[in-house]
Amino acid sequence: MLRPVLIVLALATLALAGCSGSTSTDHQVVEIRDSNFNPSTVNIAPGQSVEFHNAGSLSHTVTIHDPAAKQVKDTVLTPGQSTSYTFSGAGAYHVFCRFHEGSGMAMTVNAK
Ligand SMILES: [Cu+2]
Repeated sequence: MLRPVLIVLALATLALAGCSGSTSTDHQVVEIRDSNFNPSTVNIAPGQSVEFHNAGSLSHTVTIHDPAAKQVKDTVLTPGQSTSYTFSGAGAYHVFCRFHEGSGMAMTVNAK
């Protein structure tokens, strides 16, 4: 009698694990708050993308400089919006919000 229930539970657990963005190998999610990035450091492999989601109540920018200090992205996100960027080259990328850079709203993406 219990066996079908256990099988359903096992399948549901597998489905949940498969949907989790944080465990995916090719996609990471960074949550933007008022006013910081969470997490503040992300480690990926070159070619992987990072999604930035504005979960705060203010507008923020996702501004990215590559290791040679060349700007590669500058996107304004209103509350609830998301954007993603694929880090094709290896290096430590400086990601910050132009509006709140002065209060330390920045993070690092390490692609290696
Ligand atoms: Cu900001």
